[in-house]
Amino acid sequence: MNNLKIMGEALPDMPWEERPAGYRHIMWRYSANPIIERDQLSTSNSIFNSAVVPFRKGKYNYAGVFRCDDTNIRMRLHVGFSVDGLNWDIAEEDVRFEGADPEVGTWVYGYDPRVVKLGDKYYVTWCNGYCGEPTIGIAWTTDFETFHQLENAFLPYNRNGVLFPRKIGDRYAMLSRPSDRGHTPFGDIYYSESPDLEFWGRHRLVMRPSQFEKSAWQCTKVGAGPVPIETSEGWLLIYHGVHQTCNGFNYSFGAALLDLEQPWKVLARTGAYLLAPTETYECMGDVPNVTFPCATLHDPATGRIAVYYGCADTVTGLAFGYIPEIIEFTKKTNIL
Ligand code: BMA
Repeated sequence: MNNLKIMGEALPDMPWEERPAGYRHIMWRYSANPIIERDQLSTSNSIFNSAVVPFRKGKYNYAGVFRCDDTNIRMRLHVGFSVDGLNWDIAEEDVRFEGADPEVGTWVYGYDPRVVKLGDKYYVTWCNGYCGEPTIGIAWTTDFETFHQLENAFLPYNRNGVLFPRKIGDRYAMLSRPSDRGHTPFGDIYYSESPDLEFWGRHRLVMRPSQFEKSAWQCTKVGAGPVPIETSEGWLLIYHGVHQTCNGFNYSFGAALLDLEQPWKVLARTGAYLLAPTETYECMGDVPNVTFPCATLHDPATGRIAVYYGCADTVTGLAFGYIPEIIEFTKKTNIL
């Protein structure tokens, strides 16, 4: 794909390790995984399903919002900073959001954050407890110190709200996965638009689970993962897919290409997974057999991508790949 164009900020020093010699898969794991252990904070039971972005501040080059469940097993969000994207200084105190109508701003719980740079602000979306039910919270920051909370995007029940990194047709755009109050035995990805990040509508279906016979790892539910990456071949969306085994849900991830101006139109979608739980730290933990991607860093010039993913709802791992190879693989194993 000689003419492939990848959008985004240059990140020549992003975390990176070459594919191990002879390794045949499209994505490979960082050799020192997991990069964040479960008990890195004095109060943490687990740190996983977390989001990072390039952000310069003092000695730091990256910032992130981390899902830290504490030892009461309360789901909390904490800010972290990193020099190299691998070693993270995560605040002991959890994030306090400011400015929302107390009706939605009263903290209940928060988990599975995503972070996107849109204009000169960084927006956090997360699964936000509203009256005890899951929906999508939104807040913005410019310094990763003060976070200004907006209205929840949707009615409960919803999870996996992921903003696009630019407006599409003059409107903000978000993917989400309507759900239920529990461990949701279904999951489709929807697209919604907003003129102001407060009122959301024009909802469109993007993707349903696959047919079992075609691609079983994603036949129970699918949900958007990291912020989509704009390329000349379409938006590259890494998404999680779930199937049910006799031991419960199993979470793997794959990729899809979405139309640039009408992202609810899927151009191609991987039949084979990019990464599935196979390592001990992905298969053993609070929830076994989960690889759950929430963020990427990428460098447009080299095509390198690093995927941050939660492992077994316990620790955080990193996997690497090349965007041109992932796009080629998506087309080659396309199930549409
Ligand atoms: C989903 C979310 C994720 C979690 C996954 C596997 O419904 O709760 O936070 O990683 O289940 O337990």
